[in-house]
Amino acid sequence: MRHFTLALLLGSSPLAAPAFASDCELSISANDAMQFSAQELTVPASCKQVTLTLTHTGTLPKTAMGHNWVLTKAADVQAVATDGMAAGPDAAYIKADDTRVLAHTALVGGGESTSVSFSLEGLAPAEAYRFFCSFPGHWAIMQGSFVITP
Ligand SMILES: [Cu+2]
Repeated sequence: MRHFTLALLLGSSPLAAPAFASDCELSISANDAMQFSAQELTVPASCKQVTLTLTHTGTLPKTAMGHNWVLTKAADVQAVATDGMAAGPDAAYIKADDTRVLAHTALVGGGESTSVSFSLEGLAPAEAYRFFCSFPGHWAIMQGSFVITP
């Protein structure tokens, strides 16, 4: 019985089941060394809404070591990051009304955290998505895969 319960908690049942709400809540941290705490984030496609919380565990101010979390298709990362850099700090390094940006958080500095909720509607498990930080110079290192499991 105990084993059975554990299997359910781990979501290892072969039967398709609605996602646990907790599966739809993601968290990631970023530090003063320009690193995200995860290189991959996974959510079930059955999530109606995903909430991502970004925590900056460093101490540097956002003007020097700001971090955000931006979600795009893998193919759009570089162009969105380049346009974001051009948009500047007042725009939190995200071009206004950029439709390639699927979701993004605010820009935070050391000791701050922020979250964003977004729908997976229109996103497909077969597509390759990436998350990254659009602060100038960060995206090349600070990025990872965003995987939607069918
Ligand atoms: Cu950053």
